Amino acid sequence: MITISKKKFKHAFKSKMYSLYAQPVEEASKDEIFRVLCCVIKDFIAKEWVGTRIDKEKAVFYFSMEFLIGRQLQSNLLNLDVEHEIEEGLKELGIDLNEIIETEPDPGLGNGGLGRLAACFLDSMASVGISGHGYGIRYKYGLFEQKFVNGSQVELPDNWLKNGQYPWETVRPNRAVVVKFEGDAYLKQRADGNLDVVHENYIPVMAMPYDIPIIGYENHCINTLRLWKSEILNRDFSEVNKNAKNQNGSYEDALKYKYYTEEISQVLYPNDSNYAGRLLRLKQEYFFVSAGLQDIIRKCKKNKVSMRDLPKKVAIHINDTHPTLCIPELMRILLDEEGFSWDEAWDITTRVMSYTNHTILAEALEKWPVEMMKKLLPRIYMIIEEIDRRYVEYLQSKYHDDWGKINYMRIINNGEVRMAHLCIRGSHSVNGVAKLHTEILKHEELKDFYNDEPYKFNNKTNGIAHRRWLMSCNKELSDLITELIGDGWKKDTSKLKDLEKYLDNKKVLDRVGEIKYNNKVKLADYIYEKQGIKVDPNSIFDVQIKRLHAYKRQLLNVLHILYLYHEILDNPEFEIIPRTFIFGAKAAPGYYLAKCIIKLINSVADLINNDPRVKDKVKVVFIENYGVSIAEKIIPAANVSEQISTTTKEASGTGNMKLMMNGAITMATMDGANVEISERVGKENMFIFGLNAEQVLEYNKCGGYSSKDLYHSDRKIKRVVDDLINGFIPGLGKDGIAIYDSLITYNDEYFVLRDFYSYIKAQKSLQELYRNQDLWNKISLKNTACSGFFSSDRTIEEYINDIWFKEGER
Ligand code: NBG
Repeated sequence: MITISKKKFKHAFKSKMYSLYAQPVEEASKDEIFRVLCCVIKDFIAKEWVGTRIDKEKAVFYFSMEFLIGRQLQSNLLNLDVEHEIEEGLKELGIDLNEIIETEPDPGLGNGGLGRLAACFLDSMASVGISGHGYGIRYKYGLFEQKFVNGSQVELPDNWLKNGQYPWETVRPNRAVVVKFEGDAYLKQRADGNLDVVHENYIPVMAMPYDIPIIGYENHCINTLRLWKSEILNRDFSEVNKNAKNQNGSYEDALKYKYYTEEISQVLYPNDSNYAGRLLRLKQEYFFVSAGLQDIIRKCKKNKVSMRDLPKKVAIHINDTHPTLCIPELMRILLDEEGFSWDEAWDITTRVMSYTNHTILAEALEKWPVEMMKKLLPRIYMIIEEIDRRYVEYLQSKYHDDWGKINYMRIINNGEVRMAHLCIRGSHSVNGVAKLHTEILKHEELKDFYNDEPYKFNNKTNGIAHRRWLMSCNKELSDLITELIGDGWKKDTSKLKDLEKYLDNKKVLDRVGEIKYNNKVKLADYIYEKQGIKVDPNSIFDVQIKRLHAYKRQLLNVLHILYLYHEILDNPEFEIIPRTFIFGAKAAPGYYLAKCIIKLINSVADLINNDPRVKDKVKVVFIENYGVSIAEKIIPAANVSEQISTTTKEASGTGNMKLMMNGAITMATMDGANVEISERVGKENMFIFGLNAEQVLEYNKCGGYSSKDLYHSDRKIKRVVDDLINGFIPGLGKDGIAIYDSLITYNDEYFVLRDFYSYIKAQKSLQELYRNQDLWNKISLKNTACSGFFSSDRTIEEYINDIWFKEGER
């Protein structure tokens, strides 16, 4: 372990303050203190952070367009086990560590679950001690900052680097590589009859690596997240310059070139589970894939790993289809630069690559127009064409010219390259992210592929880094757990089960209740400070935090709130335990319906929070600019976790796991990983409602149910739906009409009204349970006790054993 004594730390801190800012500690701003602290920690770990280990052991490279890593200071201190010394040292210098933690910017380099999962995986790979690294893009602007103006979402740029360089990163100019776009690619016959590949007149873009250390928990393992920034080629890569198109003909050309290159890593696409289809996005995808692969090959060469041994030494993981081009890019390197035959190169490539699918939503499936790809990536397109040609040949021999099937499965069809098909064909493993999701992939979405190559398919249920999502964000609960069962659970979360011994211990249950209350007080203070709304920590904190998406059904939640409101107005004696409904969600800027729903929630909040007849029995709070840091404040304070997606649509969910671990009780449809939560905690310890997967799949086959009939036949449903359009909710206007149309005119694709009563009923039983605080606390503790399975350490062990290390020694 790295040891830092308080004395050594203080000394290092003071001298770093001078070398960076030429001033004594007393004169430093919080931001300066934060930066100095980061540098001191980086100095301490410098020797351990030696770079990628590829020679002795196999290394994993996790390619992802998104890494939502969150703030790093607190988790680094925790993982290095130096929090106490540093906190005390700073205190002696008159500095409050907590304040410094809060000044750290939160890099929003991801949209939602997919990006956050990648970050949890990095934490777990380091903590279980493998050489596992991330490759991504260093976006200048992360996910937009969300503001509400008159209740509507407005997006502001997220300029997370505005205070200068990100203090955790180290730029490594000597590891820069060149990525080639456009130009002409063709085969040329050599004198000996063999073919040479020529790629000329391309536009070279320099990929500059910025490394962030990923520190394992109390071990010596420090891995790397390498994020690439695009720049003009400003150095002499003579080999590259030879065939490149000259960019510097005129001043105007030079400016155009600068714009072309820098644009690539400028901004994260703000779409969650949605395919953008834009040229810039395709450039981003190839940019980081090519840079990463060149980097891996260079590391292998340095370590004298023969290309034939690649599958023994390297595993490459494709996180959703965004990095699919890893497959043709490795083929390109092996064919064009290393001189392998097609069959050899294909064998190596497929043994190295593995792919995770994260959604069954049709709108998320990436399909790139052939013309676009051909122009942008001429050589890569040639390789994809050949992969497709051989695949068709194989399918033809197997399915005897069943062209319906062949066209359905092949990679290029109708003028488009289908990325998921390429991933499945080019990988040795295809996995879903929860049991139900994987079953749907195997038997519905990807059934032809599963029937064809069943051995490739497997499930890896998602997980979360319990160090961040329990140990750091909920210290009080974490300390109680350690006091009760010792600290073995920190390295092996299956031990959380030992908490079950205390399920009937009244003293322990009271403490569980107290800790939740304290966390609620902290959140209430935060809400008051940020949004000026007073909420009562004695009310039930009912939380739905996730991206805004029709299938996630924030709408169902609001309709229930409107229902309660009517009940209160109808009957002032209506029995209700005070509830605070808390939302946090960003909508993609171009997702109209999602933005209407934001407006609806804010308008309903305004209406109800300010109606004296409600007597504060219901409060609605929509927390602005939801992201990782805010989640860390909300999750420990939640009593209820809303996981109410249309069954079959949420691949897994990971917020559900975080909330469960922190003792929230789940209100859920049997969707995604909710199914596995119920298997562990028991259905009786959560609230389950709604259509099940078979019913939804059945309805989908016959065009759904009739929402109009339901609406016309049920007074209470009609009442809340009419609220959307009859002026009952001030300020709502046309946003209400769009939502109404989605429910009635367009037949309620997500079964909101179909599940409405079942939801109301479940909400009633929830309220009944809350009346019995002992029982509630018991179930809360039971949830924590059963959450160990959902640590991402377990998930990562499964990836290691079943996917990444199958080819070689660990
Ligand atoms: C999301 C799913 C979630 C899942 C995360 C992580 C995409 C494309 N998918 O249900 O919607 O938890 O991936 O696997 O963002």
